[in-house]
Amino acid sequence: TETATAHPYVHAHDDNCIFCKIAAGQIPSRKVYEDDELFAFHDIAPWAPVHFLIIPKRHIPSLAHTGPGDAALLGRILALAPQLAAQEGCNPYPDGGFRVQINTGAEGGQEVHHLHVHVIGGPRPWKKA
Ligand code: DGP
Repeated sequence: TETATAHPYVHAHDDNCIFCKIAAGQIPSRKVYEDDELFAFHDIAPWAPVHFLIIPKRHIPSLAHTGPGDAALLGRILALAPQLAAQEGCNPYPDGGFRVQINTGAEGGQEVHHLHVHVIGGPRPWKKA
């Protein structure tokens, strides 16, 4: 079962959040994976041959809004990354591989304020090396 986070303003669903709508199927996306608490889908503007996002279905605005109570959820996201990277065609380690990136806040380059983990891979060069 899920542990409560430290932040009371982290709502289950934000009606104005594009990623909440994608996770709920209210906005179409190219789905990569779904379970009861996670959703993964292809990035609309890929930087590399493989580029998808893993998100919690629950609205968490950013990584800065997580704490020790979210360790299991964050761990599940990270543990899913290599499995989905292989599924989506990333070549195996060590010659292949992939990048995992979490932009957090304006200075971190975050544009969509629903926690998302970029998984990026495939043959180089990439647009954003
Ligand atoms: P970030 O800068 O980390 O907040 O990246 C947000 C990413 O989300 C960006 O790479 C583009 C992607 N994105 C934004 N809107 C949509 C959308 O409506 N659908 C999909 N599939 N991706 C989106």
